[in-house]
Amino acid sequence: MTQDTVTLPHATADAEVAEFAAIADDPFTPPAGSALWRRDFLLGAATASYQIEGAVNEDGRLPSIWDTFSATPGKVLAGDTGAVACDHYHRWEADLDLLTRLNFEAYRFSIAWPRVMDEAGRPNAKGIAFYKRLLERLKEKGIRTFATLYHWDLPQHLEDRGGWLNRDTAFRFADYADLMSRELSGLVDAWMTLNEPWCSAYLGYGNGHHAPGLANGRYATQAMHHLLLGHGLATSALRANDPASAKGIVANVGRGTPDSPSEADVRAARRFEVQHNAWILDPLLKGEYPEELFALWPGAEPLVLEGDMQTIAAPLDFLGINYYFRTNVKSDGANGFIEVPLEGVERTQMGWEVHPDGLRDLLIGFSRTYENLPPVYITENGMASDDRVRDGQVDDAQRIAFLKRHLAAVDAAIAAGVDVRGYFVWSLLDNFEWAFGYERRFGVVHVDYDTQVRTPKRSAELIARFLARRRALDGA
Ligand code: IFM
Repeated sequence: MTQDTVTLPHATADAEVAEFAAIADDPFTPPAGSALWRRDFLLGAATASYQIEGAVNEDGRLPSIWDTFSATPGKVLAGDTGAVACDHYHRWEADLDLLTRLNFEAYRFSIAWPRVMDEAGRPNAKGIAFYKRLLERLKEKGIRTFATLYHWDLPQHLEDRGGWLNRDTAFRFADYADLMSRELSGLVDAWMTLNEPWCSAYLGYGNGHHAPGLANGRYATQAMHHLLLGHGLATSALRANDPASAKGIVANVGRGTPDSPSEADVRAARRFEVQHNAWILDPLLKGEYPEELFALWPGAEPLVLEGDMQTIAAPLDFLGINYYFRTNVKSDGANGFIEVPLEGVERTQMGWEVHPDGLRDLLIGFSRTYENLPPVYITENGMASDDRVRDGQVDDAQRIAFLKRHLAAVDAAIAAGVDVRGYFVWSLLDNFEWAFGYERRFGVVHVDYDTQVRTPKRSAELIARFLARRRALDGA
C-alpha cells in the first residue's frame, strides 16, 4: 500500500476543487484546501463480523462469547442477538456492490475467529473461503482491504478455558493470525490485530457490560495484558507470512476534560485519559504501562513475564484510532474521576456528546507524547441516530454535520503536522450495536431488519458525490 504523500494531480485541480467546493450546495463537501481532496487520503467504511454477518450456525462456525452473552436474559436490549443481524454472510455480494456504488475506496471488516478454526486449531475451509471470496471481490473492485482479526467474537471454547484471563489465549490468537495470514496473504492491504482492546478488557472483564460479562478491576488489567501480548505475537506471524501488507492495531480513544480548572479536576481529567488511552498506547509505543494507572487502580498490576513488553512494543506500520465523544470529569475526592455530564451540549442517540475538537486535540497530543507514533488511520468515527425511511429516503442531517465537523478536525490535525492517512466511517450498515442491540443505528445505509432492504441515507449520497468528484479531478 502506498504511503507517499501526493499533492493534487494536475495544475488545474486547485481551481476545480475551489469551484466545486463553492458551488456544491450540500452540507458535506469539504472546503478547497482540505487534505480530504487528496486522492491518497483514503475514505472508507467499516463493519465488524458479529455485528453484520448473522449465519451463526452455518458452515462450521462455532459459538462465540457474544452468542452466549446475547442469549443471556438481561444482557442485551430487547433480547437482541447477532443470529441474523444484516444477513451479510448471504448478502455480501450485494453489500459490496453497494459499497462500490457509494464510491468508498477502502473497506474495513473483521474476520470471525470462530468461523475459521475449530477447537483443535484446525482450519475450517468453508469459513476461510467466505473471507477469501470477499477479499478477492474487493480487489477486483479496486477497493483497499483493511482486515481486523479480533473484533470481540472470541470462540466460546476459549472463554471456557479462561478467555483473555488465560495467558494461553494470546498464543491461540497468534496461531489464528498465522493461519489467516497464510491463507489470505496478498489479499489484505492492512491487517489490524485487535479492535479496541479497552472495550474487550474493561467492558468485558472489568465491568461486565460486554461479553463475557465478568466484573473485576484486577481481571481487566490482566485481560488487557494478554490481549496486548496476543497482538505482539500475532504481529510477528503477520510479518512473516504477509510481508507486503501493513500491520497495525486499533485503539478507541477518549477525550477527558476537567469540570473546573482546579488541580484536582485537571488531574482527574488526565487520569481519565491515562485509563482510556495511555493504558493501551504506552505499552504499544513505550513498552511500559503508565504508573498513574495503578494510582487509579492500586494493586491491579498484571502479571508480566520477561520479554512480554518487548513483544507488545514491536514496531507498528500504522495505528488505528476510533473516536466518538468527550467526557467531562471531576475529581472523586480520592485518586480517580467521576463524570459530570455537561448541560446544553449536542448529543447523539447514544447520549454521547458531539465534540469534534476532542479528536483534533487527541491526535495532536499523541503526536507530541509519542515520538514514534506511526501513521494514523481514523478507523472508526460516526454516530447513532433514530433514522427512519420516509418516501424511500433517510434524511440524517445530524450525521452529515457530525461527519463534516469530524473530518474538519482531522484536517486540522493534519495541518498541525499529524500524519493521518485516512478515515473510515462507522458504519457502512446499521447493525447489531452490542449491548444496545438493533435500536441504535450507526450506518450510512439504513437496514430494515424485517426485510433486509438497504436504503442509503442522505449522508451516504453526499459522501458518494464528493468521492466521485474527487476521483474525476484525478482523472481516474
Ligand atoms: O459498534 C461499535 C464498534 O463495534 C466498535 N467501536 C464503537 C462502535 C459504536 O459503539
